[in-house]
Amino acid sequence: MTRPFYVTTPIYYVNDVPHIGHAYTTVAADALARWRRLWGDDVMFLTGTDEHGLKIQRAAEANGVTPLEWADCMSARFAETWALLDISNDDFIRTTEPRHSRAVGEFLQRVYDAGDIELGTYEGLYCVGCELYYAEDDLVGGNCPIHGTPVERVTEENYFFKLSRFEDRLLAHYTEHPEAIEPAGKRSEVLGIIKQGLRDFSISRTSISWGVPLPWDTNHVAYVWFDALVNYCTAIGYGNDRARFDRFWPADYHLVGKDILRQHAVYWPAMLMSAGEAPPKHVFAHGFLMVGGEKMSKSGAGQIYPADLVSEFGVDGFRYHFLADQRFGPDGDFSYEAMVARYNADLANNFGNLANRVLNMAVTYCDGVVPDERADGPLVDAVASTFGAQQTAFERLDFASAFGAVWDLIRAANAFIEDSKPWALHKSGDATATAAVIGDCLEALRVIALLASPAIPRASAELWRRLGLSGAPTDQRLPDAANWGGLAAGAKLDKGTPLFPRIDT
Ligand code: ME8
Repeated sequence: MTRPFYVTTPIYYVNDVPHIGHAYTTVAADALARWRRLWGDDVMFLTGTDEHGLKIQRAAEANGVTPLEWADCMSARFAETWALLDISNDDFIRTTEPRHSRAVGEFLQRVYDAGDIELGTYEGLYCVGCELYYAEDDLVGGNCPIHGTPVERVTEENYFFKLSRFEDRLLAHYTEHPEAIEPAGKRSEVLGIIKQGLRDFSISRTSISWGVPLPWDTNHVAYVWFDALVNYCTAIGYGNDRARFDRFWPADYHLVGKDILRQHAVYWPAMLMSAGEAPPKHVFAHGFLMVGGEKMSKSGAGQIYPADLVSEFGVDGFRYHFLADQRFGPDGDFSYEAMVARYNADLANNFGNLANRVLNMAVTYCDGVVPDERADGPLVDAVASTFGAQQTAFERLDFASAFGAVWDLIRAANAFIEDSKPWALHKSGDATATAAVIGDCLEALRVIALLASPAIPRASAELWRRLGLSGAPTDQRLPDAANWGGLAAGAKLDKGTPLFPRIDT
């Protein structure tokens, strides 16, 4: 029976169009999903949109449309962007779907029946941008610490989730499962928050109507975060298909930005514990992508849109940059110049030239077919160590190192050509030695196409075809497919045009 593997991105707010910050998380989740599929896992990769709450209601009002009309239009922008970027999500959830309201109702009822929801009055300082209450000391100059905009004083009768009851259980959980929050620095941060003491939080609103009504008191709608987090359960059949839910839950990975770590590593596991479900296996919080030293603002200034970069770098060029050139964990700075430089060095030069060179030599010296001969030279070990290093890096969600390992193999193959000089071997009349060197390089290219495919699916599939292989890298199964010797002799090669044309600025 194949192993289930469940990975999620945050569901994005539809008050804004998708920018490269959203794409950063989504491309990373996609690479992980593609990698696990290569291992034969039964992957469930979920993304979607978060469509309730005051922020969305106001965005719709400001644009003179109903909240649902607004959400329909913006949610489609996210779906289109992910299609443009070859994101291979298995489902796309919208919190306005009936399946989601049902699941949220069911989840709320469970928590209510467990006695962890109580009525109370709340007065607090609310940031609509974050859809969060802040304590006086959290504010910066009286403003929201994230948005820098004024907060609003709000008083309402609310239902509260008794988060304070879960301190010990959360600490016990994270002591037993230190791997549940990554990277390690983020785990300490969360432990610090829990040890400081947790306050109950309000989970309903009467002041707005744009949300899921509470099953036992329909004057209230669920607080948008309570509603949103449950999406991870809805999509795998919560409250509808228990067998499917049990197959995929607990989630293997929730990938999130560090801005929403508290909700995922404190609120969410406590909500799940109350509802009688297990907490997620891993929450991985990555840093912010900055532009010119600042986080891209929500208002539009400084935002960069995926389609603009795709038109210049192509889909693979875009994906490669955010996986290999930005580290997944710390904050990173986006720079157009750095993106061009790395594209030219890694994709146009290293990857593109290797493919070009090897295929051209094979056409000239081996009649355009995969030769029988192999030198079984240094690339045999290089392939094995690349595969090992990539595996280790993927375990840590260190995508830069995972693909860095593939580029080490590319450099090793280029060096092997320089050292063994097949053109000189050919000139000296040693056809067997020439074919053996080219055979090794073709074999290395096959493994490169396979292992680079989670990052650059299009170029990998095209290289696969040019190598005379049938199907696509996505049909292959690791670990066997990474073994040396998978390329059949006699297959017809196609040298093609450059896979990554250079970009001149
Ligand atoms: O928070 N750098 O939605 P959101 C890196 N709906 N990642 C970034 C980024 C940046 N500059 N900007 C955005 C929400 N992101 C809630 C989530 S989940 C149940 C509900 C990414 O539209 C990053 O993953 O504000 C961040 O956590 C997410 O977008 C926030 O998206």
